[in-house]
Amino acid sequence: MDIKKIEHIGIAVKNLDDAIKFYEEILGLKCYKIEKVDEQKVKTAFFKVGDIKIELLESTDSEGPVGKFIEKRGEGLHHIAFGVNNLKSSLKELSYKNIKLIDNEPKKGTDNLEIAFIHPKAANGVLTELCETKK
Ligand code: CMX
Repeated sequence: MDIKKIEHIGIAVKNLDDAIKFYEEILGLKCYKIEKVDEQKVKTAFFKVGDIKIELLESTDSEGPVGKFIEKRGEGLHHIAFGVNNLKSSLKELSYKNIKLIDNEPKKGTDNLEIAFIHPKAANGVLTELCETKK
């Protein structure tokens, strides 16, 4: 597999407005985009720290992945996302190696990305996202 960079770090939050306030007023970062992704049942806010993005995730549905995560574990680090050049072939390679995937095919993500997740149980307890910028 050909990982190019850490694309973003996802943080699950209970309240997006409150979390944005902390990131802007206390950490001094600037939110450059707010986006709702119905497929993932989240509303997100993005910040840039150097080349890496921070994605704050508020659940829009208590039965969605972030809603369930917060219910079980509370707010906190939710996933790490690696940028790859060819998402489809990366997923094929992982399937061939019997790595447990959540998504066998790329899905629509936030911020113009195609995304797919590796199950946390197959990645040392860390929900791991692979992503590629849509062409
Ligand atoms: N990081 C680490 N472990 C996690 C986790 C996370 N984010 N979310 C769940 N888990 C753990 C659970 O705690 C559980 O562990 P235990 O069995 O030890 O209790 C295990 O994974 C399985 O959890 P589950 O409750 O059986 O399954 P869920 O229904 O909660 O689903 C998961 C877990 C990861 C499969 C689901 O959250 C998923 O499909 N995630 C991918 C999609 C996603 O997260 N989208 C939001 C972000 C979108 C974006 O960035 O654009």
